[in-house]
Amino acid sequence: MAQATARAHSNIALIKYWGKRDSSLNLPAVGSISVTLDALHTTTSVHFSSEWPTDRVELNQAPADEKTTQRVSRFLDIIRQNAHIDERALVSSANNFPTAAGLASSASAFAALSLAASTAAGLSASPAQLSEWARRGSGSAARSIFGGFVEMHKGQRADGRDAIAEPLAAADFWDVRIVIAITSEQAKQTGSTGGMEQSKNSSVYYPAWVDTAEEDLSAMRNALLQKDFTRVGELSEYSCLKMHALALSGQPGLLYWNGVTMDVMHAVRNLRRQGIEAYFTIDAGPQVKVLCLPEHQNTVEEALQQIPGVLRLITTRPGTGAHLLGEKA
Ligand code: 2P0
Repeated sequence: MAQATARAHSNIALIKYWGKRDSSLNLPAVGSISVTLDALHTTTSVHFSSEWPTDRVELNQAPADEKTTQRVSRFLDIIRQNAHIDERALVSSANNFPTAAGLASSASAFAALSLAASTAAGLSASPAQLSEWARRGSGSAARSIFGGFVEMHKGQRADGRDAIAEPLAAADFWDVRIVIAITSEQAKQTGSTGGMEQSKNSSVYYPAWVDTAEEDLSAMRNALLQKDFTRVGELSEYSCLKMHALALSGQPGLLYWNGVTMDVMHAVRNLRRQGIEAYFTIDAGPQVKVLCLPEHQNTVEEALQQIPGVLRLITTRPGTGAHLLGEKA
């Protein structure tokens, strides 16, 4: 196979990944649990050919910058090594959501790239193998290989073979909704990779974060499988605030929120005081993702829409794993 097109959806972590046990293989210091998001996806085509002298990358129909091209090229080297080929590739990737909106695009991007590139290179990889490759591109991408509710394992091995994700429950296991409040369209100042290193190197909270991760994962796994919405929501907020407390406690402290982020967090807690079960989670950026049940979706959307500074909302449900859209010899 020389050409393949794949699609993968983004995800949000309910129990957060923050910190690496090995930077070169991108091995996480803690496991994580996520839900794959139906509404946000990346579609990527990879075409290997011996006629091209270098890899080329197009993002949303425009040539990618040098840094992105190098990151993709390094990723393709892993696939080429496994497939015993050395053709260069043309990679065309497009998100169905604005990249600048600060929504995790590396998760869907590297999951789609893993599947498209390995298929185009003639490999027929298992989901576990795809997850391992996707992790090399971006830690959260290992989870986006799978749909529904997903657990990423930190693994024990030095070679990272066990630092992979696995599905906990399929997308149709539980109809929950995630209402995403966009509070800024500006690119963030400190990316996740740099932020994690800063926390690891300078926060006195970091050892406690690593030591207590397994308890949080086990509690979330149980709550999810029992469809205990209150517990899932409480644990999600807890893990989010715990991760941000860690980021805030570095030197210098990392402040990913803006004022509107805080306003949304308060609004979510106000909704709970009125008996509407809604819980927030926030990644390394200012957008707020609010978890609720389908019967409360409209109420949550109306409450968030009214907050000055909320630019727009994207509502989604659990989505499917990475899949092929086409392939050609
Ligand atoms: C997560 N984040 O679990 C956490 C919570 C952001 C906050 O994984 O360095 O792009 O490429 O492995 O996966 C975002 O970081 O980081 C992320 P790298 P990634 O979703």
